[in-house]
Amino acid sequence: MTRLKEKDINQIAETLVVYNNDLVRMTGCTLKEIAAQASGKKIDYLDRQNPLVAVVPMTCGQGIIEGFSESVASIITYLGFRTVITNNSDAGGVAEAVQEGAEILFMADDHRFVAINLKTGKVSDNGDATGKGYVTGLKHMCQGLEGKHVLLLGAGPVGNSAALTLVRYGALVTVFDIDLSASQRLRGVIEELGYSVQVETDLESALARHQIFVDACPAENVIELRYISKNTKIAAPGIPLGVQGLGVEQLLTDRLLHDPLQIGVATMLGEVL
Ligand code: 2YJ
Repeated sequence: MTRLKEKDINQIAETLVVYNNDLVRMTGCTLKEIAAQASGKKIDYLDRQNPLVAVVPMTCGQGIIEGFSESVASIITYLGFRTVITNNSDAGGVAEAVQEGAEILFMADDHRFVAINLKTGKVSDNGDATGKGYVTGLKHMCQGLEGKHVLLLGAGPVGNSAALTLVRYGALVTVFDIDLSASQRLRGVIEELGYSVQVETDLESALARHQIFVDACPAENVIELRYISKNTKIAAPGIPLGVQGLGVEQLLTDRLLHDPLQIGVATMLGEVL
């Protein structure tokens, strides 16, 4: 996850209903259904849970991102859970959350964004949850991924999680990363789990051969317009959007899954419930 800017997230809270409707149109699933499936839970299991969730602002490193805690809290509240943002930040915020009876904490510094269930000890990492959530959404957008060729761009934490989720859904995965050793490491991890992925070193050729993409790299304009056809489907976690050009979001209406926080946060919650 690239460090978010205030402008990336300042609309999240007031657009969640529209966001969810768009998601249903694209995938047939609500945000909560995607979070449940991606975390291997039934939706009614999620519906039966009633934990207090605390979001703790963290000042370390580059400090607070204006609106970050509020956006995270708004997503969790939208999913139907009791949510507070602690008045204190950092260690004081963790103490406050525990004293207020919170069972689940959400907090992010410059390196990790985690959800922690204080009762069970379960920890969910944003990168991992984002990979699972986006691929689950993509699976629905494509009416299943079994036997379908998918190009994964980026072999970082989101890419690794996306790769494993893709192969578990039966996709035939090719991975490209500008750092070949990262792709090779990803392939090693996947092979150890009994699956396989192809490593690609020629980005243009890989883009030209595929119609389904998971863009899990932080670069802009990786997927140029000439690689987009009427059958293209893209799951693009993270900011900035890696698809080229103004108006591309209109061109790819209902075929581009892209948001700054929603799917990742919702899946993190599903994972720790
Ligand atoms: O509490 C706050 O407002 C800030 N400390 C939030 C910081 C958010 N962190 C990031 O955007 C990091 N790039 C997170 C990296 C997570 C890797 N999956």
